[in-house]
Amino acid sequence: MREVPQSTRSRHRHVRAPWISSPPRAAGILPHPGWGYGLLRSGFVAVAGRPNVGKSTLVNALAGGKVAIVSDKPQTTRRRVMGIANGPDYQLVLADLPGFQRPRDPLTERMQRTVDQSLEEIDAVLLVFSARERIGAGDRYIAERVFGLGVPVVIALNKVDRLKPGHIAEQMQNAARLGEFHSLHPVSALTGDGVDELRGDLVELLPEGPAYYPAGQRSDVTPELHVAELIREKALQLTREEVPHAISVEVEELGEKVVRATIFVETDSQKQIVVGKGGSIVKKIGTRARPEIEQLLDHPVFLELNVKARPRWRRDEAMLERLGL
Ligand SMILES: Nc1nc2c(ncn2[C@@H]2O[C@H](COP(=O)(O)OP(=O)(O)OP(=O)(O)O)[C@@H](O)[C@H]2O)c(=O)[nH]1
Ligand SMILES: [Mg+2]
Repeated sequence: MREVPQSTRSRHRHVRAPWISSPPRAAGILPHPGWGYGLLRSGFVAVAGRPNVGKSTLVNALAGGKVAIVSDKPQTTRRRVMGIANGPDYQLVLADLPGFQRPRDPLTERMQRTVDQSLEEIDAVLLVFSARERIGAGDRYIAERVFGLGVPVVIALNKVDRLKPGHIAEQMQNAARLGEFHSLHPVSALTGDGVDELRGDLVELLPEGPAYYPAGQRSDVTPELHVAELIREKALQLTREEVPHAISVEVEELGEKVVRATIFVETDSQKQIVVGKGGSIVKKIGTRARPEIEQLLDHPVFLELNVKARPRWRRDEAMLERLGL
């Protein structure tokens, strides 16, 4: 028997019916034909937390492969990415989300709206904290939101690698004070420590249901978006300060031989930085991105990257729409 209050269980039975559309389910494909009901546990878990605590790294570790890009810059994740962990008797769909933030412009407004919408009609929340930082006001604000949702909350205290046991214990106590959690897992998404136990725990919270994605599919991202994200990841690695936040990538051609993409920034000086002396930076971005793109597409490609300044694109609703944000 799952440790879920009766009221929550009945709510779940209600939203589980596949013909009732809800944000996460509507974004997925219809239940896979051929899969009967009651054969497996399946459902949706939203991954919430402050920017940079390691949500995407953890989703990748739980899904068993890279579905979301990762960087040391906050606000790396801009759109929701489903990471799917498939097992013989479960399908755990993790919604990797942007970090909670106070919106500052139309881009960050859209990001926070994605977070808010993704907290509807889910089976559980995975609330992620970083053991390396003080668990403070920002975490408390997020905790208030997620503990009020009426679904089980599993806490992952991430980044425990190379931390002293005493410090980890103290941070576990700090995290535990934030609300009535289902379970609390100290983990390292980087080394994989504690990840199997966490996955097992999340699966136990899932109801019996259909497969929402074909077995073997690990994310809901289209190849175009995936390629754009991989390029953006490399651009984030090679830039700093305000530049990473001003970068966006659009793939224009995804051919058998050629992949063509544009890296947008907001100003000419940012463009100069991303291009680099004699094109050195954009070249590096390409060199780093190409092997991963080839692995994804399963064939060699010629990668053509252009850098363009598009003033104030973060405030341009039409542009944001075009970028799928
Ligand atoms: N030491 C350590 N670093 C980690 C761990 N998990 C993630 N990181 C690092 O933390 C940084 C942020 O990781 P992300 O996964 O991009 O964090 P996020 O929460 O998705 O960030 P946003 O998308 O910006 O909200 C990266 O530099 C990761 O390599 C961990 O378990 N241990
Ligand atoms: Mg992220």
